[in-house]
Parts: sequence; C-alpha cells; structure tokens
Amino acid sequence: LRHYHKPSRTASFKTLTKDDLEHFKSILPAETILATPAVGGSSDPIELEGFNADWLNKYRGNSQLVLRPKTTQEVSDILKYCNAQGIAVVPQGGNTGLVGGSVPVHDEVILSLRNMSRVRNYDELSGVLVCDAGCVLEELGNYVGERDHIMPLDLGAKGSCHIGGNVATNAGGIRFLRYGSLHGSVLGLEVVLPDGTILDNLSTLRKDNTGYDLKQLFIGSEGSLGVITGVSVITPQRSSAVNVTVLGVTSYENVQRAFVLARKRCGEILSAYEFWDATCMGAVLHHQSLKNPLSAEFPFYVLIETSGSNKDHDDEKMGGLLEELLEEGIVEDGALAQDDSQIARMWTMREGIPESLGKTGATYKYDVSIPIPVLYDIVGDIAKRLESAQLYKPGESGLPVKLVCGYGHIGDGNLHLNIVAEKFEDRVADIFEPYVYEWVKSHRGSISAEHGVGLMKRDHLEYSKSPEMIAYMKRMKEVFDPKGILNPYKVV
Ligand code: FAD
Ligand code: 2HG
Ligand code: ZN
Repeated sequence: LRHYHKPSRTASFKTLTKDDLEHFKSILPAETILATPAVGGSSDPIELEGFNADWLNKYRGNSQLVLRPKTTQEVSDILKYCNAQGIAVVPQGGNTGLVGGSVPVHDEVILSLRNMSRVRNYDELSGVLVCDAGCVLEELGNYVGERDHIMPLDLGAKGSCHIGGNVATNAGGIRFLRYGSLHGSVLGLEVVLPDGTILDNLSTLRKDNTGYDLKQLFIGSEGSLGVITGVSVITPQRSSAVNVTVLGVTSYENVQRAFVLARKRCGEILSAYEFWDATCMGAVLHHQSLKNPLSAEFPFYVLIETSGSNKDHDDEKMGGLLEELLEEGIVEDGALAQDDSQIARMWTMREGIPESLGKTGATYKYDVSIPIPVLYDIVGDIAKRLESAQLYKPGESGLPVKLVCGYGHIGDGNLHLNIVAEKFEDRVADIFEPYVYEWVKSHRGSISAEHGVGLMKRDHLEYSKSPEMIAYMKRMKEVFDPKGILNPYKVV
C-alpha cells in the first residue's frame, strides 16, 4: 500500500545469528526469551505473532526474537550488547499503540517490558507512586484505589497498556481535562539509554529546578531515545462523590454551548467532558450490548463527569446544570447515572467506541487537535469527499467505506476522526490523506493530539512542526542514539 509503505531495512543493522542468541541466553533467564528456529531457538513463530502485529492489525513486523527482561540491569545488558553489535531494537509495552510504533518494521528485536511489573514504593502522604514501567495501568489503578487514590490518567486500553507505554506516548485520555498531561504528573523516570547507560532520574519531588529537566524528553519519545524502566508519578486523591450524565444533543453548536455552561456551573468539580456522534453510538450499541440510556437517537452525545468531595453539593450542582441545559434547549434529553454500575456502563459507551469500530472493519484513525469551534467540520467534510468519489454513502452497505465518524475529548480540543472501511486500500486513503493533514495545518492544529507519531505519521511531521524543529528533533535522536538502533524507522 502506497499510504503505509514500509521503509526499507537499514542494511547496516545486523541480522541475528545463533551466537547472538547464545549471548542473550547468558544474560537472561531462559523463560524470558522467545526465539524462533530462524535465529537458533525453538519457539513456534506463532508465539511471537502477538508481539509482531499491532492492535489495529494494520502494522506487522517480522521479528524472530522477543526478550522479556525482569530487571533494569538486564535491560541495560541487552541494549549494551545490541548497540555494540548494531542490532535494532523495538521497545514494547502493552502493544495498544495506534500509530504503528510498538511493533517491528522488519526483524528488530522486541524488548517487552511485561515482566517488569512491580510496585516499588507508594507514599500515602504525598500520593507518589514509584513502579516498574511494565505495570498495567488498570492494575495500578486498583492498587492506588485500595489506598483511596486514582491514577492521573485513564483510557480505554487500561486493561492492557503499561504505565511505561503511557509515558512513552505521553498518553492523554479521559482524565486529561482535570489532571493535565503526564508532563506534569510524572515526577521522575528511570531510563536505559541505547548504550546501556542507566539514567536514574526517579525523583519523587514535586519541585526540582536543577537545570534541564531531562525526563521530559522521554515523555512522548515513543521508544526512540531510551527504554523507560521505572516511573514515579503523582496520584490524586480519589473523589468520594462522582456523577456521570449522558446527554442527547441536536447540533455540534450545542455540544460547545453545553461545554461552556458545564464549566461555568461545575468548573471546580468537572472531571470529564467527552462527546461522540450518532454513527459511533450505532457501532457501540451494536457491539457492546448496551442500551441507549436516552429516550431517542440524537446526532451527538455528551458525557459529563463530576468528581468532588461533597455528594449533596455535587448532586445539587449537576442537577442544576442539567435543568439549565434542558430549559435553555441546549440539550434535548439527559440520563443521570444512579449507581456505580450505571456510571460504568456510561463510560463503556464512550470507551468502547474504538473496539466497536475495530469490529466493524479496517479503521483509519486520525487523532487531531483543532480549535473547538471547527473541530467537527472535518468529519462531514471527509464524508462528503468520500461520497463524491462514490466510495461511501451513509447507511448504505456494500461500498468500500462503511462508516465515517467523530468522537473524542472535546474539553481538550481533541477529535478522533475514524473512517471504517472494508479493507485498507489506497483508493480510499487517497481521499483523505494528505487532505486531513493539510486541513489540520490550515487551522494551526496538531496531526497527533495524543497517540504519537510512530510509523504512521513519521513522514508527515512537517504539517505540525517547522523544519527547524524537526532538525533539532533529529539532533536529539543522534545525541541519545547515535547508532539509531532504538525503534528505527519511527518518529523522526
Ligand atoms: P505500546 O503500544 O506497547 O507502545 C507505544 C509506544 O511506546 C511505542 O513506540 C513503543 O516503542 C513505546 N514504548 C512502550 N513502552 C516503552 C518503554 N517502557 N520505554 C520506551 N518506549 C516504550 N491513547 C491516548 O493518548 N488516549 C486515549 O484515550 C487512548 N485510548 C486508547 C484506547 C484503546 C482501546 C486503544 C487500543 C488505544 C488507546 N490509546 C490512547 C493509544 C495508546 O497510545 C495507549 O493505549 C498507550 O499509551 C500505549 O501504551 P502501551 O503500553 O500499550 O504501549
Ligand atoms: C479514545 O479516546 C482513544 O478512545 C482512541 O484515544 C481513539 O481509536 C481512536 O481513534
Ligand atoms: Zn483519545
């Protein structure tokens, strides 16, 4: 496919030999190595499939060796050897990334962090958690939940993604509106550089202005500068009162008006403001066995969550907001969750969208930041272009494109434009690429709000970054990874 061509293999990277495998056996426990007969091992290639293919089933590598170290020292020993030998390596967390960054492009060694999943320390006074990078986000949420705290980020992939992967992608998610970016809540990192150097920057301090804040470079570096092995992160107090409502809205204009009013009336307790359109709702209701909590279908749905410490106060505020939204005619209908299971179901309705679209067909994903007033325009625009090209007609089956839809973190100015097709093919992608990127650039937006660059957007950075910035990014890559062995072909 023209749109997803694989960069050719860098000829100078070493092709693995039996001697390399023998070396890895000498530095790692046997059970942490998966090696196929092609490199002298005995693992069935099928065992490596889940490491070679991405969540979207769109990007696929051909690695014959997966290493799953248990300690930071083992990560260091692996990288030191790979760097000296010129062996390319792709760091992998939960493999839920959506831009082709977490799987090899060719035969890179996969360095999986999944065996590094220990909580190292938790300070209940400060709420600072220090843990291994391979801890699964949901498990950390349970751990701090038992201590009356929450993780500062949450996302649909929480059951599989690792905190190290979250940091490596600077994941946003549904708590961003309230708790901000990982650039603020990550207090320290332990990182192994490509030459094996262990950078111990695992600080637990809130404030530390001793010069350049190196850890920030690794947040969002997508495995291109170093392997994150440890994370120190501040966890907020859990709110005792949580309210969630799902609203039916007839226009995008009113989705915005409701956001303004929600901030005005509930600003200090507002913890999420998410939206999705009728097409997403159709897919999620079909695939998640959920029922629409509203009395009718609407063009747009909004989920508002409040989190505070006084139930009576919060109930009164949320109730007042709902009343005003209905009275003003900003929303047509609203359902307020009455208990925790209804709250969970409403969240599944929002968080189940990516999975439901994935079950519908091959999904093209664009994750853009655009000023809120024009954020949704691109969805209708793309649908029209596909219709003109006779590739799509809303509600009609048998055409190459099945669905065009939009959803996302509207409170953060972040839209997820998804186009679901029968299969990935150039005549479809030609209609919206590079059109989407040009459109985003014309609004001074970002072509990646939260999913990163990976392989998918590596050649499109110029739509969001100046040539000078890209040149400095490349220089940074050279400083940390002069031989370019770490996650090659990605990011820059
Ligand atoms: P992987 O997918 O394994 O890796 C992602 C990238 O990070 C790769 O480039 C990899 O090389 C690198 N990497 C992973 N671990 C390390 C490490 N320890 N050291 C160095 N580099 C590493 N993203 C959002 O921002 N917001 C969302 O709301 C959101 N929702 C999602 C919902 C679903 C259903 C899915 C499938 C994905 C979603 N994502 C979202 C995308 C994704 O970025 C996140 O799921 C997550 O942050 C990736 O973590 P991971 O452990 O799976 O990393
Ligand atoms: C979400 O917000 C995720 O649900 C995934 O970021 C978005 O799959 C997508 O396009
Ligand atoms: Zn998202």
